[in-house]
Amino acid sequence: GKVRAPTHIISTISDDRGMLGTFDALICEEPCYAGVPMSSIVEKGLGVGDVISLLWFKRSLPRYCTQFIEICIMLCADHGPCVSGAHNTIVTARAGKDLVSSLVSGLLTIGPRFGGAIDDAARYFKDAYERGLTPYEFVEGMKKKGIRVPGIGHRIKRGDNRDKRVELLQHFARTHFPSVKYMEYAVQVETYTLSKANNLVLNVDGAIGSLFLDLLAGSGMFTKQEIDEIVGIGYLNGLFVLARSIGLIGHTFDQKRLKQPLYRHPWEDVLYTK
Ligand code: Q5B
Repeated sequence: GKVRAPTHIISTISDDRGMLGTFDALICEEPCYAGVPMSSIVEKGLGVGDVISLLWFKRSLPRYCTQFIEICIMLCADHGPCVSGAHNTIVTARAGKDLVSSLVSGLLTIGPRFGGAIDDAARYFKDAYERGLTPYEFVEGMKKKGIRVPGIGHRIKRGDNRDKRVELLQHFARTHFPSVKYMEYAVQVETYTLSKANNLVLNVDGAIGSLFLDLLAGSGMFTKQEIDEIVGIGYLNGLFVLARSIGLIGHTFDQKRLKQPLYRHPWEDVLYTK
Protein backbone atom coordinates (compact mmCIF):
# COMPACT_ATOMS: atom_id res chain seq x y z
CA GLY A 1 0.00 0.00 0.00
CA LYS A 2 0.96 3.66 0.03
CA VAL A 3 3.58 4.68 2.56
CA ARG A 4 3.31 8.22 3.84
CA ALA A 5 6.63 9.86 4.73
CA PRO A 6 6.51 11.51 8.17
CA THR A 7 5.77 15.24 7.94
CA HIS A 8 7.94 17.98 9.43
CA ILE A 9 5.23 20.63 9.69
CA ILE A 10 1.60 20.52 10.77
CA SER A 11 -0.58 23.37 9.50
CA THR A 12 -4.30 23.86 10.10
CA ILE A 13 -5.22 27.36 8.94
CA SER A 14 -4.70 27.54 5.20
CA ASP A 15 -4.08 25.43 2.13
CA ASP A 16 -2.72 26.62 -1.20
CA ARG A 17 -2.73 23.27 -2.98
CA GLY A 18 -6.11 23.84 -4.63
CA MET A 19 -9.33 21.90 -4.11
CA LEU A 20 -10.47 18.80 -5.97
CA GLY A 21 -13.45 19.54 -8.18
CA THR A 22 -16.48 17.30 -8.85
CA PHE A 23 -14.26 15.07 -10.97
CA ASP A 24 -10.91 14.14 -9.54
CA ALA A 25 -9.29 15.20 -12.79
CA LEU A 26 -10.70 18.72 -12.52
CA ILE A 27 -8.43 20.59 -10.20
CA CYS A 28 -9.39 24.08 -9.24
CA GLU A 29 -6.29 25.78 -7.90
CA GLU A 30 -7.97 27.84 -5.26
CA PRO A 31 -6.33 28.62 -1.91
CA CYS A 32 -8.50 28.28 1.19
CA TYR A 33 -8.47 30.08 4.54
CA ALA A 34 -9.72 27.66 7.22
CA GLY A 35 -11.46 25.66 4.51
CA VAL A 36 -13.16 28.68 2.93
CA PRO A 37 -12.17 29.18 -0.72
CA MET A 38 -10.97 32.66 -1.68
CA SER A 39 -13.68 33.01 -4.34
CA SER A 40 -16.32 32.62 -1.66
CA ILE A 41 -14.61 35.30 0.48
CA VAL A 42 -14.67 37.70 -2.47
CA GLU A 43 -18.16 36.74 -3.75
CA LYS A 44 -19.73 37.17 -0.30
CA GLY A 45 -18.11 40.61 0.00
CA LEU A 46 -16.27 39.63 3.19
CA GLY A 47 -13.59 41.90 4.64
CA VAL A 48 -10.33 41.83 6.55
CA GLY A 49 -12.21 41.09 9.82
CA ASP A 50 -13.50 37.87 8.27
CA VAL A 51 -10.01 36.94 7.03
CA ILE A 52 -8.64 37.50 10.56
CA SER A 53 -11.47 35.35 11.95
CA LEU A 54 -10.57 32.52 9.59
CA LEU A 55 -6.79 32.67 9.90
CA TRP A 56 -6.51 33.45 13.63
CA PHE A 57 -9.64 31.88 15.11
CA LYS A 58 -10.24 29.22 12.42
CA ARG A 59 -13.95 30.02 12.12
CA SER A 60 -16.37 32.46 10.53
CA LEU A 61 -17.54 34.91 13.17
CA PRO A 62 -20.83 36.87 13.15
CA ARG A 63 -20.80 40.21 11.34
CA TYR A 64 -20.75 42.34 14.52
CA CYS A 65 -17.58 40.50 15.64
CA THR A 66 -15.74 40.97 12.33
CA GLN A 67 -16.88 44.59 12.29
CA PHE A 68 -15.48 45.04 15.81
CA ILE A 69 -12.15 43.54 14.70
CA GLU A 70 -12.08 45.94 11.73
CA ILE A 71 -12.86 48.92 13.98
CA CYS A 72 -9.94 47.90 16.26
CA ILE A 73 -7.65 47.78 13.22
CA MET A 74 -8.84 51.15 11.92
CA LEU A 75 -8.63 52.93 15.28
CA CYS A 76 -5.16 51.57 16.14
CA ALA A 77 -3.64 52.12 12.67
CA ASP A 78 -1.80 55.24 13.78
CA HIS A 79 -1.52 57.68 16.66
CA GLY A 80 0.71 60.39 15.28
CA PRO A 81 4.48 60.73 14.86
CA CYS A 82 5.35 61.17 18.56
CA VAL A 83 4.52 57.68 19.89
CA SER A 84 7.34 55.17 20.44
CA GLY A 85 6.71 53.05 17.35
CA ALA A 86 6.33 55.91 14.86
CA HIS A 87 9.38 57.67 16.31
CA ASN A 88 11.58 54.60 15.80
CA THR A 89 10.25 54.09 12.28
CA ILE A 90 10.85 57.76 11.36
CA VAL A 91 14.42 57.70 12.70
CA THR A 92 15.13 54.44 10.84
CA ALA A 93 13.64 55.68 7.54
CA ARG A 94 15.69 58.87 7.87
CA ALA A 95 18.81 56.73 8.32
CA GLY A 96 18.18 55.54 4.77
CA LYS A 97 16.95 52.09 5.67
CA ASP A 98 14.41 50.15 3.59
CA LEU A 99 10.69 49.68 4.24
CA VAL A 100 10.94 46.40 6.16
CA SER A 101 13.75 47.69 8.42
CA SER A 102 11.83 50.91 9.14
CA LEU A 103 8.64 48.95 9.84
CA VAL A 104 10.18 46.38 12.18
CA SER A 105 12.17 48.99 14.10
CA GLY A 106 8.81 50.59 14.97
CA LEU A 107 7.12 47.26 15.65
CA LEU A 108 9.88 46.29 18.09
CA THR A 109 8.76 49.02 20.51
CA ILE A 110 5.37 47.33 20.94
CA GLY A 111 5.35 45.72 24.35
CA PRO A 112 4.07 46.00 27.93
CA ARG A 113 4.14 49.81 28.04
CA PHE A 114 3.28 50.67 24.43
CA GLY A 115 0.45 48.96 22.55
CA GLY A 116 1.32 45.46 23.72
CA ALA A 117 -0.69 45.46 26.94
CA ILE A 118 -3.88 44.05 25.37
CA ASP A 119 -3.22 40.40 26.22
CA ASP A 120 -2.20 41.15 29.79
CA ALA A 121 -5.20 43.46 30.22
CA ALA A 122 -7.46 40.59 29.08
CA ARG A 123 -5.67 38.13 31.40
CA TYR A 124 -5.78 40.31 34.51
CA PHE A 125 -9.32 41.67 33.98
CA LYS A 126 -10.62 38.14 33.31
CA ASP A 127 -8.94 36.72 36.38
CA ALA A 128 -10.09 39.57 38.65
CA TYR A 129 -13.67 39.44 37.32
CA GLU A 130 -13.89 35.67 37.70
CA ARG A 131 -12.49 35.80 41.23
CA GLY A 132 -15.13 38.42 42.09
CA LEU A 133 -12.54 41.00 43.17
CA THR A 134 -13.78 44.54 43.73
CA PRO A 135 -11.87 47.19 41.74
CA TYR A 136 -10.26 48.25 45.04
CA GLU A 137 -9.10 44.66 45.82
CA PHE A 138 -7.85 44.17 42.25
CA VAL A 139 -5.92 47.46 41.90
CA GLU A 140 -4.46 47.43 45.41
CA GLY A 141 -3.55 43.73 45.03
CA MET A 142 -1.63 44.58 41.85
CA LYS A 143 0.08 47.47 43.63
CA LYS A 144 1.22 45.15 46.42
CA LYS A 145 2.72 42.85 43.80
CA GLY A 146 4.42 45.85 42.14
CA ILE A 147 2.57 45.31 38.85
CA ARG A 148 1.03 48.21 36.90
CA VAL A 149 -2.53 47.42 35.83
CA PRO A 150 -2.26 46.61 32.09
CA GLY A 151 -4.76 48.63 30.06
CA ILE A 152 -4.76 51.51 32.55
CA GLY A 153 -2.82 54.76 32.18
CA HIS A 154 -1.74 57.00 29.34
CA ARG A 155 0.95 59.62 28.73
CA ILE A 156 -1.48 62.11 27.20
CA LYS A 157 -5.05 61.03 27.92
CA ARG A 158 -6.69 62.13 31.17
CA GLY A 159 -9.94 61.81 33.07
CA ASP A 160 -10.97 65.15 31.55
CA ASN A 161 -9.50 64.34 28.10
CA ARG A 162 -10.65 60.80 27.37
CA ASP A 163 -9.40 58.68 24.50
CA LYS A 164 -11.93 58.97 21.65
CA ARG A 165 -10.92 55.49 20.44
CA VAL A 166 -12.02 53.97 23.75
CA GLU A 167 -15.36 55.79 23.57
CA LEU A 168 -15.96 54.59 19.98
CA LEU A 169 -15.17 50.96 20.86
CA GLN A 170 -17.38 51.09 23.94
CA HIS A 171 -20.25 52.64 22.00
CA PHE A 172 -20.04 49.96 19.30
CA ALA A 173 -19.97 47.15 21.85
CA ARG A 174 -22.83 48.57 23.94
CA THR A 175 -24.92 48.75 20.74
CA HIS A 176 -24.03 45.36 19.20
CA PHE A 177 -22.61 42.94 21.80
CA PRO A 178 -25.02 40.66 23.72
CA SER A 179 -23.05 41.36 26.91
CA VAL A 180 -20.34 43.81 27.95
CA LYS A 181 -19.73 42.51 31.48
CA TYR A 182 -15.93 42.52 31.23
CA MET A 183 -15.93 46.02 29.79
CA GLU A 184 -18.21 47.25 32.57
CA TYR A 185 -15.79 45.73 35.07
CA ALA A 186 -12.87 47.53 33.37
CA VAL A 187 -14.86 50.78 33.58
CA GLN A 188 -15.37 50.22 37.33
CA VAL A 189 -11.62 49.64 37.67
CA GLU A 190 -11.02 52.90 35.76
CA THR A 191 -13.40 54.78 38.09
CA TYR A 192 -11.28 53.60 41.01
CA THR A 193 -7.89 54.32 39.37
CA LEU A 194 -9.09 57.80 38.31
CA SER A 195 -9.86 58.51 41.95
CA LYS A 196 -6.12 57.93 42.57
CA ALA A 197 -4.64 59.88 39.61
CA ASN A 198 -6.09 61.73 36.62
CA ASN A 199 -3.89 59.91 34.04
CA LEU A 200 -5.03 56.44 35.08
CA VAL A 201 -7.71 56.15 32.39
CA LEU A 202 -8.80 52.96 30.67
CA ASN A 203 -6.57 53.12 27.59
CA VAL A 204 -7.03 51.65 24.11
CA ASP A 205 -5.23 48.43 25.10
CA GLY A 206 -7.49 47.98 28.13
CA ALA A 207 -10.63 48.74 26.11
CA ILE A 208 -9.74 46.19 23.41
CA GLY A 209 -8.60 43.59 25.99
CA SER A 210 -11.81 43.77 28.04
CA LEU A 211 -14.11 44.02 25.02
CA PHE A 212 -12.47 41.08 23.30
CA LEU A 213 -13.26 39.02 26.40
CA ASP A 214 -16.89 40.07 25.91
CA LEU A 215 -16.71 39.11 22.23
CA LEU A 216 -15.25 35.68 23.03
CA ALA A 217 -17.67 34.96 25.89
CA GLY A 218 -20.82 36.53 24.43
CA SER A 219 -20.70 35.42 20.79
CA GLY A 220 -21.38 31.76 21.61
CA MET A 221 -18.67 30.85 19.08
CA PHE A 222 -16.02 29.70 21.58
CA THR A 223 -15.97 27.12 24.37
CA LYS A 224 -14.61 28.11 27.77
CA GLN A 225 -11.53 26.00 27.03
CA GLU A 226 -10.97 27.82 23.73
CA ILE A 227 -11.29 31.23 25.41
CA ASP A 228 -8.74 30.20 28.05
CA GLU A 229 -6.39 29.05 25.28
CA ILE A 230 -6.75 32.29 23.28
CA VAL A 231 -6.13 34.42 26.37
CA GLY A 232 -3.32 32.10 27.54
CA ILE A 233 -1.46 32.08 24.20
CA GLY A 234 -2.09 35.81 23.77
CA TYR A 235 -3.73 36.51 20.38
CA LEU A 236 -4.85 40.05 21.08
CA ASN A 237 -1.61 42.06 20.86
CA GLY A 238 -1.72 40.84 17.26
CA LEU A 239 -4.53 43.32 16.64
CA PHE A 240 -2.31 46.26 17.62
CA VAL A 241 0.71 44.88 15.75
CA LEU A 242 -1.33 44.41 12.59
CA ALA A 243 -3.09 47.76 12.88
CA ARG A 244 -0.02 49.83 13.71
CA SER A 245 1.90 48.29 10.79
CA ILE A 246 -0.43 50.32 8.55
CA GLY A 247 0.64 53.57 10.20
CA LEU A 248 4.32 52.65 10.44
CA ILE A 249 4.41 51.88 6.72
CA GLY A 250 2.75 55.29 6.16
CA HIS A 251 5.40 57.04 8.28
CA THR A 252 8.15 55.33 6.26
CA PHE A 253 6.67 56.54 2.96
CA ASP A 254 6.12 60.01 4.44
CA GLN A 255 9.78 60.42 5.43
CA LYS A 256 11.00 59.13 2.04
CA ARG A 257 8.55 61.41 0.20
CA LEU A 258 9.75 64.39 2.24
CA LYS A 259 13.39 63.37 1.58
CA GLN A 260 14.16 63.87 5.24
CA PRO A 261 17.86 63.82 6.20
CA LEU A 262 19.57 61.65 8.82
CA TYR A 263 18.04 62.32 12.23
CA ARG A 264 20.30 63.51 15.04
CA HIS A 265 18.85 64.31 18.42
CA PRO A 266 19.68 67.90 19.56
CA TRP A 267 22.33 68.21 22.30
CA GLU A 268 20.18 70.73 24.18
CA ASP A 269 17.50 68.09 24.66
CA VAL A 270 19.89 65.79 26.53
CA LEU A 271 20.78 66.16 30.19
CA TYR A 272 24.52 65.37 30.26
CA THR A 273 25.39 64.52 33.82
CA LYS A 274 27.93 62.55 35.84
N1 Q5B B 1 0.80 54.30 37.26
C1 Q5B B 1 1.05 53.86 29.74
O1 Q5B B 1 2.72 55.98 32.23
C2 Q5B B 1 2.01 54.18 30.88
C3 Q5B B 1 -0.22 52.73 36.15
C4 Q5B B 1 0.06 53.18 37.43
C5 Q5B B 1 -1.07 51.45 38.35
C6 Q5B B 1 -0.98 51.56 36.04
C7 Q5B B 1 1.56 53.49 32.19
C8 Q5B B 1 1.50 51.98 32.06
C9 Q5B B 1 0.12 49.98 31.73
C10 Q5B B 1 0.55 49.56 30.34
C11 Q5B B 1 -0.44 49.96 29.28
C12 Q5B B 1 -0.73 50.84 26.98
C13 Q5B B 1 3.43 53.74 30.52
C14 Q5B B 1 -0.87 52.35 26.85
C15 Q5B B 1 -0.56 52.70 24.15
C16 Q5B B 1 -0.92 53.01 22.69
C17 Q5B B 1 -0.94 54.50 22.38
C18 Q5B B 1 0.28 55.23 22.98
C19 Q5B B 1 0.28 56.74 22.84
C20 Q5B B 1 -0.96 54.61 20.85
C21 Q5B B 1 2.00 55.69 31.07
C22 Q5B B 1 2.93 57.89 37.22
C23 Q5B B 1 2.29 57.22 38.41
C24 Q5B B 1 3.21 56.21 39.11
C25 Q5B B 1 2.83 54.91 38.50
C26 Q5B B 1 1.33 55.10 38.34
C27 Q5B B 1 0.94 54.52 35.93
N2 Q5B B 1 0.33 53.56 35.24
N3 Q5B B 1 -0.35 52.57 38.52
N4 Q5B B 1 -1.37 50.94 37.14
N5 Q5B B 1 -1.27 51.04 34.85
N6 Q5B B 1 0.29 51.40 31.88
N7 Q5B B 1 0.07 50.48 28.15
O2 Q5B B 1 2.28 58.44 32.14
O3 Q5B B 1 3.12 56.60 42.89
O4 Q5B B 1 4.16 58.19 41.22
O5 Q5B B 1 5.08 55.89 41.47
O6 Q5B B 1 2.53 51.33 32.13
O7 Q5B B 1 -1.64 49.79 29.41
O8 Q5B B 1 0.53 52.35 24.40
O9 Q5B B 1 -0.63 57.32 22.26
O10 Q5B B 1 1.24 57.35 23.41
O11 Q5B B 1 -2.01 54.42 20.27
O12 Q5B B 1 0.10 54.81 20.25
O13 Q5B B 1 4.63 57.49 32.06
O14 Q5B B 1 -2.14 55.08 22.90
O15 Q5B B 1 0.34 54.00 32.57
O16 Q5B B 1 3.19 57.43 34.12
O17 Q5B B 1 5.22 56.11 34.72
O18 Q5B B 1 5.04 58.58 35.29
O19 Q5B B 1 3.59 56.90 36.44
O20 Q5B B 1 1.16 56.48 37.97
O21 Q5B B 1 3.12 53.82 39.30
O22 Q5B B 1 2.86 56.22 40.48
P1 Q5B B 1 3.25 57.42 32.58
P2 Q5B B 1 4.37 57.26 35.12
P3 Q5B B 1 3.89 56.76 41.60
S1 Q5B B 1 -1.78 52.83 25.36
